[in-house]
Amino acid sequence: MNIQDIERLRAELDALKCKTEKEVEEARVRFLGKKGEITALFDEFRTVAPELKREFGRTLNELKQSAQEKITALKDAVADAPGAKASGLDLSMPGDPLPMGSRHPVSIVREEIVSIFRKFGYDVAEGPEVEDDYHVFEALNFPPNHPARDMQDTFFVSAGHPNPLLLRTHTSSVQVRAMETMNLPIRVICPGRVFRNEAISARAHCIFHQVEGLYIDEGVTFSDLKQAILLFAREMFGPDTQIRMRPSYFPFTEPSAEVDVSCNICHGKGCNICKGTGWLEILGCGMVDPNVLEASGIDSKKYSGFAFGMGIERIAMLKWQVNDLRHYFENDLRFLGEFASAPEV
Ligand code: 2NL
Repeated sequence: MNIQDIERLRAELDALKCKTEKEVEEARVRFLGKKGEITALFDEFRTVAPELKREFGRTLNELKQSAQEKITALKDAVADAPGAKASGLDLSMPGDPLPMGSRHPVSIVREEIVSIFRKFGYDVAEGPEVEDDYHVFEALNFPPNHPARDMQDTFFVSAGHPNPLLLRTHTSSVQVRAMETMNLPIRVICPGRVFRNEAISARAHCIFHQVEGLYIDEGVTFSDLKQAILLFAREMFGPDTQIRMRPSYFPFTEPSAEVDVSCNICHGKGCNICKGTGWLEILGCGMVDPNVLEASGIDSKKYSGFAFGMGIERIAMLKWQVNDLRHYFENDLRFLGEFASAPEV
């Protein structure tokens, strides 16, 4: 070992240039690594004559310190260099877009119906899906042996009880609770999920959604019902929509009617959606049976009212020409994505 070795290394260090982190690391290993050149000089230092040790030691320590400083300076320089980011993490890059979800067609239609009736001054009420026989059937004037009370049509949660628990077959039970608790006059709209023990097919399902409505006050007549339904139909299906009523039967209303709207696809000419008739059935309705008012403690001599009910899936099928009810419950993203651009309501 001699002073020239040290000088040569110093000159190399001074001239050292690196462009990348990799080159800096290679230089560090070459000079300062376990088998590096400076490290080797420290090993040789043992053999230096005692009278020279002092001077050699100082020069060697200075060399090592300046090598460490140079490597640190080079590391900082390549990290700051333009283009260095390309090989690393760039926090200014835009993120990966998240796939956008969309609202379910049943939710879109439910909110549309509810917002129309809210404009008419109706309150929204909700109630339990697991109900008792009294609120689903008894209070609504269903005779004891009515087929709807049969196991074939209704899912029972507890049987063999005078007032068994069951899954509600319509949201009328919510309106019964409204009649029991709300002050008159009552204007209420009840959206919700209902259950029927049906074989599943393109046209029937064991779960579906309804919106029912109820209006009770002094002097409410069938012409009020007709006008309310006409205004609703025009808000929902367009200002040129016509309605027609056909006599029908429900245990809880008398008289009762089925309501059709003019087909807004063929405008009455007849198409395969309206099956050539020019009309589409959208809801059932009627004047609340006095027995139903009395069962919930409302004086049927003083008060009268109307009620109506509609299936949400059915209206959504008409709106978007969906031909199979099962699509609504399968959550296939190819189907759900079809409603992504439906307007907010
Ligand atoms: C339909 C027909 C209807 C009602 C529901 C009702 C509720 C009370 C009293 C009287 Cl608390 N009526 N609801 C009335 C007539 C028809 O639904 O086709 N629904 C899908």
